[in-house]
Amino acid sequence: MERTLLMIKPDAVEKNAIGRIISMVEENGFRVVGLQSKHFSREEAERFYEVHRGKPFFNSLVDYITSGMVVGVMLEREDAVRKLRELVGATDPREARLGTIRAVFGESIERNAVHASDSPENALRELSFFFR
Ligand code: FUP
Repeated sequence: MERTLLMIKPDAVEKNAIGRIISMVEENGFRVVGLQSKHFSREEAERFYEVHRGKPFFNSLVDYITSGMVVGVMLEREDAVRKLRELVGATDPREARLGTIRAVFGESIERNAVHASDSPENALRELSFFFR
């Protein structure tokens, strides 16, 4: 069984959507096997998003992700990485398919409610920010 990370971002936490987002993943065949809230330091946020270092949106992204609490959700199901990316939807909520988490809860390309790992290798790396 494959595992992946769903991270609920500060905009979704602020609008009290944690429960509704977790319901959506549970209703779509995922099992929650770990749950951990945290507040990223700047250094951790820069490491979490290190593939984007140097891009024009990097500093703003780090400001945003360190602006409040986030929730790490460790999820398990068959083909978890790919299935979760489908359920999360496109990076820009305006382009996200109807019914996806970002279409429902995202506000903008930056404040897009959630993050989902994009490969099994990145899932392991990103899970380690929340779970030992
Ligand atoms: P995704 O895999 O859909 O989370 O998207 P990316 O890895 O391409 O981007 C990671 C995060 O960077 C996005 F969730 C939001 C932010 N971002 C911007 O703020 N502006 C952009 O133009 C692209 C990404």
